Amino acid sequence: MTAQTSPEIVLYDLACIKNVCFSPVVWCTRLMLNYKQIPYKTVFLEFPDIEPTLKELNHVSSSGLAPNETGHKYTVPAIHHVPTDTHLMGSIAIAQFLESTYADQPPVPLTSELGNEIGTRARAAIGPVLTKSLMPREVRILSPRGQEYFRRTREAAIGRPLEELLGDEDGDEEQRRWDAVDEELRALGGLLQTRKSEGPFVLGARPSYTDFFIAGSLQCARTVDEGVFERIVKYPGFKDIYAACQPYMEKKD
Ligand SMILES: N[C@@H](CCC(=O)N[C@@H](CS)C(=O)NCC(=O)O)C(=O)O
Repeated sequence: MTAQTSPEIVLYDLACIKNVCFSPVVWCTRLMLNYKQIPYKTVFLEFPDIEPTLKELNHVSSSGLAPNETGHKYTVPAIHHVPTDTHLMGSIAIAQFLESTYADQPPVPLTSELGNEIGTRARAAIGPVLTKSLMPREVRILSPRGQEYFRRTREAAIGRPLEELLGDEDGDEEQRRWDAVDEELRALGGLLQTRKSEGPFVLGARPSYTDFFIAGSLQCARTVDEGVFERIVKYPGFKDIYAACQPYMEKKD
């Protein structure tokens, strides 16, 4: 019988009908927890339950969560660090906390010149195209309550039905969006391979937060729709990072 380690962290994650993590930002947190082997348990929340559940932590604990100043007031990932009774929300704040609290376990560089360039370019060019391909498909893996919330809030934000993102009267709008980022995806794949001779990760032999950002985004795409995942990993560079992070993606729930 294996010894049970009691969880030091409660991870608030986004629920889907596959009962695994699929949010790219929660995957960033989960990859850090898995890589550092920090014992944690997951609480999956449906979209409409995120705000009431996280808000309630303000009442049950002295170290509750202040709402986000922009965007949705309460978001996942959020964590409760049990030993210090610390609550945190936001993938970057959580990464900084985990890195300083578990610095030797093993360390994860959070920033680097190369990583920052990859992150900035990926968010600017690929992010919007990926989001538009995922949103109309993501709704299909939510529970009925999650679907209702997601459709209402996202259609209000984009001003059109989700399904319209997949195509229009002139043909394949989605394909045209991907064609427009073809060169940038190739260039990003090249950047991912800058230090290939030293190891499989962006900075060489060991993973950094940029690897977790890339692998988490790809795992999100794959969980939502294999076809969207394939649109990215066909470019050299992406699949190697994804494969190298696999050992830290085994715990998905
Ligand atoms: N900048 C935040 C973004 C977090 C975020 O937007 N999370 C989404 C799920 S992927 C969420 O919780 N949305 C709440 C809602 O839509 O009500 C982070 O990095 O943690």
